[in-house]
Amino acid sequence: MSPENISLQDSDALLVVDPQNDFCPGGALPIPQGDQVIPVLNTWIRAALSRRIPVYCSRDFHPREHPSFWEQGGPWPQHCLQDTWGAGFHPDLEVPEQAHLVTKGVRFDMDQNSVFQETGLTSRLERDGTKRLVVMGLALDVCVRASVLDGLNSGFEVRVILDGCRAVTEESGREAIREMEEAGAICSSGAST
Ligand code: VGL
Ligand code: ZN
Repeated sequence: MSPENISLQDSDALLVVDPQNDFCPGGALPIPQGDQVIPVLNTWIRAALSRRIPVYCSRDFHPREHPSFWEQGGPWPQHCLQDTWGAGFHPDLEVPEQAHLVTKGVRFDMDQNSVFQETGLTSRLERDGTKRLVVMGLALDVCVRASVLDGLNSGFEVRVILDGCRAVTEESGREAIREMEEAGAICSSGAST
């Protein structure tokens, strides 16, 4: 994808969801082809920086014995343990110095799939004058989905860049796209709108 195809507006914010080692092949909760999104994310990050659009990168960051883990009766294998390699951003991701990091999944008593859940991100975005979120990352059917639905509920327009997303399963990925579109998100492969 060439930079000319990237369409961003002044009141956009770029939201890059959980591009972490544990969600890529070789990690603890590998999402099929999860690593293939990294070059796409880098292209959008570069475009946002050149347009002075704020970049938010989120990370899943769990304490040991987090309630989302199998051992605790949750739906997932242990992943993204705080301060481990698996919780780190993929080594090829170009996280800019100016990026705002959003850390979630830190609560001992509940999971936070959405980047908006108990993070205060809504008020931070409102302070920037953000009107539209351009969202991509991992996983499409889990944290991207939850974040997009919350973002729409908070009154933001949302555009999802599907080239920059991969799902845990194809079927729930399709279902997530359907739900996000029904809620008002624009999902497109990647080129300009
Ligand atoms: C995620 C499963 C468990 C995600 C986080 O970031 O999509 N998926 N925790
Ligand atoms: Zn998690």
